Amino acid sequence: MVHFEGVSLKSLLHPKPAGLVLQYGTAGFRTTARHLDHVMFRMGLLAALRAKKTMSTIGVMVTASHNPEEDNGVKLIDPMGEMVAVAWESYATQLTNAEQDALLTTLKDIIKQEAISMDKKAMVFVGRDTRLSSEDLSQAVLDGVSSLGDHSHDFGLVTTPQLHYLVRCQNTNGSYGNASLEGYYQKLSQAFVQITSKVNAVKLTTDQSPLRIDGANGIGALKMREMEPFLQQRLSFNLYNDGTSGRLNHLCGADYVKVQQRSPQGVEMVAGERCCSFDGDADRIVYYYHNPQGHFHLLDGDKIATLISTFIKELLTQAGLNLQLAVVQTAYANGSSTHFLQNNMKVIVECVKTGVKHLHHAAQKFDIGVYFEANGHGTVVFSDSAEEQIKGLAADPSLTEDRKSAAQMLEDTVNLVNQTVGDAISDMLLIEAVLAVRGLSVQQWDKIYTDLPNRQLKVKVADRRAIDTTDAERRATSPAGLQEAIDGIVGKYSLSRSFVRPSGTEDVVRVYAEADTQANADCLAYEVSLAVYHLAGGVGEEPKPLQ
Ligand code: 16G
Ligand code: MG
Repeated sequence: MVHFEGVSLKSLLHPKPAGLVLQYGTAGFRTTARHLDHVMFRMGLLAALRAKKTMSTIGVMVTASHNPEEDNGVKLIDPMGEMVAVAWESYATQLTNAEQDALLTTLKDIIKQEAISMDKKAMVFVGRDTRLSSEDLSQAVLDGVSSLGDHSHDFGLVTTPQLHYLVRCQNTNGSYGNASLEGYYQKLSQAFVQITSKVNAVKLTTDQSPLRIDGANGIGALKMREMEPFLQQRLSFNLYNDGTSGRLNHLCGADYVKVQQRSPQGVEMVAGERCCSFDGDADRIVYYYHNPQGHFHLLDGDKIATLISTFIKELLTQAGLNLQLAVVQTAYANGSSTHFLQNNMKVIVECVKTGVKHLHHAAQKFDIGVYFEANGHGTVVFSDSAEEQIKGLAADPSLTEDRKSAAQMLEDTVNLVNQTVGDAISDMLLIEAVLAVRGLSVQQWDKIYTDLPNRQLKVKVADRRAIDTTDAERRATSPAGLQEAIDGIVGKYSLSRSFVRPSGTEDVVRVYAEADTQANADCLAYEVSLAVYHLAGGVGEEPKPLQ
């Protein structure tokens, strides 16, 4: 029996600021940490309900990823380590916004609507990032779980993808790995060591400089330190922005590097040597280097997807495995990457709406789905049947050496990947393994294709819901006349493409443009911004041409 009065009493210790309304968005709840105590308590309650409903362990991660230190946030993790089901996002919003006196009714409504049996005890896994506010906030989650009489396991400081991994392990009886951090380090390291051990035999030709890792002053650097002994010195790396002095995400991290198109502070850049940046909770990664002239070159999610999918495709061919390989992108993927994948690599490319869950679900439709957002969030998902075929082949004693080695490398790749969600550490190890096996330097990787110059802008409008889109956000259906205007402008430039969409995380309309030259991409983005401003109710100053 659940003592709802107990829930009610406990909730008084986590009071909701009256009138505060928040929404569970693409990245869960995210706002200033001061406003989140009641949200955390209630997400503890909801996670326990979700755990009872699915009869599985559910995860709750306290983090605001790449946001500033003062912010925080929370995300729920479903049994297979995926983002929580969409229907439950709205329960999360309802429960969070219920005023104090309506909390129990809202909770009971959810129990009724989902026909949740309350007799069995549930288990919730909780993790948090390195923010100062995260410890108290995760305590509030634990309070929520225990107020319903359910169990929790507090993993303390973990990366977001580590918690996703732990949840999946717990719900699959160990077949995905051990539900411990040690299990995570062991699984990934073993796969990495196995792939790269084959490299010595074919002579390691990759550039030998240590990899420079920018940890965004967040959790990633901490966890790389923990992992280091497991890697058996197969990866030489140096950590920067490891959180010992600088501020979280301040002038560093994957988001800063991608948006500012420059190297982070605190990392010493040496021409030609490769660097990578994690974001604050280590679920995103980008690579970059300086050329001999000191120019910054970024290798974003599109370049990563291309490197990984090319590697997998070659291994499939070599192993003689006929599995369907697809790359899932969003409209932000650089046109050159899409062109290269479709026309040179001949892989299926699918475009979906922005947001990890859309990419993840689309990728699951294929035997092997590689998905990446240009911002560096992504992973590879393998269907059960693909995994079985790969494992079966790798163990087949009748194979030729060539096929066998490809099949085994595919098997190691499956183990190296965190299939639950984008994972900076796992992605980094896979990239490093591919570069080592293929003997590629970061410049050679960069040259696989050349990005089209592009520009992103924001336009402030009175109500961004005035913009509606279709075709994976590539075309606007409202306001009237906007798409025609964009088509007219795009037609004036070569190799050009532009689209607009309302942001899911900021109160702005985003404009993306690409064209044959940077000057043209800039002009195109400006002209499209102007069209948005005039046709979609722009506020404030009219957009100005870029210098
Ligand atoms: C969220 C999404 C990210 C997306 C970004 C777009 C998740 C976990 N995160 O951070 O995938 O790229 O939103 O932001 O889905 P925007 O809507 O403001 O452009
Ligand atoms: Mg993140």
